[in-house]
Amino acid sequence: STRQLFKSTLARNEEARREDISGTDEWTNITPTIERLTNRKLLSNPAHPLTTLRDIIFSKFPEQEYTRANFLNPRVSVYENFDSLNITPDHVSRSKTDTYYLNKHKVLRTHTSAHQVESFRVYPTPGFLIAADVYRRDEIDRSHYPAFHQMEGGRWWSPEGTTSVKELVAKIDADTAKIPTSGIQIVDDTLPFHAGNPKQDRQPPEVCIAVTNHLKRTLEMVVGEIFQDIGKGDPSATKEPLQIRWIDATFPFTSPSWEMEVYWQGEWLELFGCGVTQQRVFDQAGHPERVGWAFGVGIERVAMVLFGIPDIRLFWSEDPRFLEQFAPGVVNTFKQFSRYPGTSRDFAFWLKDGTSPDQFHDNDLMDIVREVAGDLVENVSLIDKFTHPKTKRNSLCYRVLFQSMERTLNNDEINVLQDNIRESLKIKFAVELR
Ligand code: FA5
Ligand code: MG
Repeated sequence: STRQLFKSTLARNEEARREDISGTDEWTNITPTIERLTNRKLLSNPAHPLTTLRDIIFSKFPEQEYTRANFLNPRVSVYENFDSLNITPDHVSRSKTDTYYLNKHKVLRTHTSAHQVESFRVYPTPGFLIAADVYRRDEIDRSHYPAFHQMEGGRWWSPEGTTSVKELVAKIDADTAKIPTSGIQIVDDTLPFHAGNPKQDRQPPEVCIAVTNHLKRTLEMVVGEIFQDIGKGDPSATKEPLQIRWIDATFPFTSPSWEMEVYWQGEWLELFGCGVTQQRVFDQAGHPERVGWAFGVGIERVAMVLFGIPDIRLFWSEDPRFLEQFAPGVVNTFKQFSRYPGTSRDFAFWLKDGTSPDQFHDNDLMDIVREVAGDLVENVSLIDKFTHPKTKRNSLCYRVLFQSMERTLNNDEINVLQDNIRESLKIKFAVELR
């Protein structure tokens, strides 16, 4: 029964809290570079563009309705990041190649959703907003970095005080009616729910629809206000109404689920992932009777567009030529300071006998390169891969582009980086360099 399920999940929750989560083990893959990033706390600088954008988004939600949470510890349990959200043990995002593990029980959160259950459990308000740094082992390029920021929002209703589904729906609809209308152009070809994006068994269809309406109207209002406000100060901005579109999506912790995209400067920009919260999540939170929604959004991608910041690594820059361009609460266009020339080096090597190329993951090299060269790496790409016809040994070749945003790198300096990367490759992966 629901009661029993609720009891056993609570027990599991407690167990996860008590687990010994200190120390390292065979799962540990966090690197010193990433460790350092966890201490940067960019959102504590009031002039940082990410902080400005966070505050703009926060300001669109009524304060008495949504509790704000900042500076939550990025070290969370595997339970919080995955299990509590219905993310199954075999899901790819849990693998060591994608996630930074402190040890078997603890990870650096890969998304702010790691705090959903706790937020639905403890806050006195029916809504919450979270802004935080998140970490993923990912490629390195202009729009991907192993650390970035997300915002999460959630909103719930309890059937308490209502005597029928109709009354619960009326309560939700009354809240939806209070949301200011957006005045933007919305393309929504999605259905409230369908076989490919189903409603949950435990929810009557009217409730699913009411929650969906509140969710969509809320996010439309937020996007409309943010992008229209920002367009106002810019005389070159187009006077066309802002366009957004809704698309079906899938997340293990919401159903049905959607993504919202906005048309901005000639491109569709993915903004929110969102959906009707899985009842299982409310079970974990100890409130199985509630219904509600959740959304998540990557802050950098939006900030890059709004502030005209061309490279995601700039957000982490300590260069005054970056930081001094911004003031608290002001959205202004970033002025690029001069770009310095880059240099690329190739790394070709034979994998250990009996190792297939799939056992060496791109992210393994990314972490080595990042450890040695930090933000001097602009890009890493696999350029060649082959199997020797006779020996059957596998060879890989990667090209690394070094570039500083602050100065011209000299050859001696790059040679040292190159040697250190080669050395590290030999030690960590027993490869034979070519
Ligand atoms: C999530 O992380 C879900 N937790 C969102 C969610 C929350 C859905 C609540 C439903 C309910 P996703 O993996 O798509 O979803 O990431 C969300 C956003 O993070 C993306 O749209 C993108 O803007 C940003 N993002 C992902 N990877 C990177 C990266 N390496 N660098 C910068 N931004 C990234
Ligand atoms: Mg996505």
